[in-house]
Amino acid sequence: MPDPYAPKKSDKFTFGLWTVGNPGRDPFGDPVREPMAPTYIVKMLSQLGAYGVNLHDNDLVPFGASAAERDRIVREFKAALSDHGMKVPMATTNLFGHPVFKDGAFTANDPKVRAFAVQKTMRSIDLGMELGARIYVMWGGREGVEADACRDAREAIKRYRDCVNFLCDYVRDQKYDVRFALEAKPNEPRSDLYLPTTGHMLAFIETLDHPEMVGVNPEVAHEQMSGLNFHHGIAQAIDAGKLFHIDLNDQKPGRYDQDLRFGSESLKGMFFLVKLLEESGYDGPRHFDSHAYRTEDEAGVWAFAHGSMRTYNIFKDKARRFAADTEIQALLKEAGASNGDGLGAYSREKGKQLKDTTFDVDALARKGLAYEHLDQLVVDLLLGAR
Ligand code: DIG
Ligand code: MN
Ligand code: MN
Repeated sequence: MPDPYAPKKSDKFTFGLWTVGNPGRDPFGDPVREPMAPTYIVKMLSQLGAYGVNLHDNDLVPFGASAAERDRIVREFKAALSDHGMKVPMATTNLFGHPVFKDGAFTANDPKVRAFAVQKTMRSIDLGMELGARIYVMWGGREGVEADACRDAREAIKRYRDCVNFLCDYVRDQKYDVRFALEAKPNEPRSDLYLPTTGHMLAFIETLDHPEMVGVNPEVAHEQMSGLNFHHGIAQAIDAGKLFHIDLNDQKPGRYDQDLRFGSESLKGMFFLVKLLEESGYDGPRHFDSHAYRTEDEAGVWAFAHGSMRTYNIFKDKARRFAADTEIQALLKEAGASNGDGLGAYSREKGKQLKDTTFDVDALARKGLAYEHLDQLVVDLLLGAR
């Protein structure tokens, strides 16, 4: 019997090369797995049903590689993509690994470091374009501080904006069909990161010269590190027309950035996220920015990858069942879930009418909303009990 949840290319699942290629190093231990060649990752993920891969520049082209070496590596990678029918929807820059970025990249105090970071990003955008990437993610992994005395936080925001504006103008000048997606994180590896949540990013985007070119790439773990309800932030990004990409994974509350397998921890939260993504018509990649437990061998890595995609499809099916469940839908109707009757635009007459209205607030306050029953039906649905 075919698996109804088996991942297929039309699901648009993607993984960063750095995810399944994660060798299992952590701050307290050495790698536990052998490195994987990008061309091998492309083959294996394609066999699992993935749509594509994403990459930082240095996931593919080593830092400091010669132009000839770079061209050979890209040529071989493009051949593997073609052989295995895989896409590269998103690219990004590693502006956090090399020691030169120890004080940040776009926000570093040394203007030469900031200039080098922009140069590296320009070259990485060129690479992304060459591979077919049309979304360019920027995650400011080192854009932060330990010692706040080192710079005025307003200066940091200004530097970040100057670099993003410069890169938007580079893309416009090159006539690249590229949009940027900013990824927030509250801390780690720096003690505090600037622009720590998707909400901060949405506000920052409006201060740019070309805000229409820039959206967000929210990550589940990063928003949950701040104790936020992830899918509420996604709803706001969708409302603003700014959900250009998404990093799916999972996270236990109150821990460091765990980048766990999607759906391995927050079952209800990830159900409502998938329900929102699917019902909103989001048509971008379902990208996993996560990695297998350090306990795993290579077989475990592929179980991680397959599980990530299959769980998404299980939630997608649960969302369909939720929408088709007559008892749930009747409760939602009773509760006025989609009751959009707002006040409408103000008029003097409407304002006067409202001020003259008498409300029976005690009757309104007494109304039971049956959310316990509704939520129990969701739990029953997710546990397979209905
Ligand atoms: C970490 O969450 C960041 C980096 O892995 C990368 O820059 C970005 C791409 O999704 N996410
Ligand atoms: Mn993360
Ligand atoms: Mn991420």
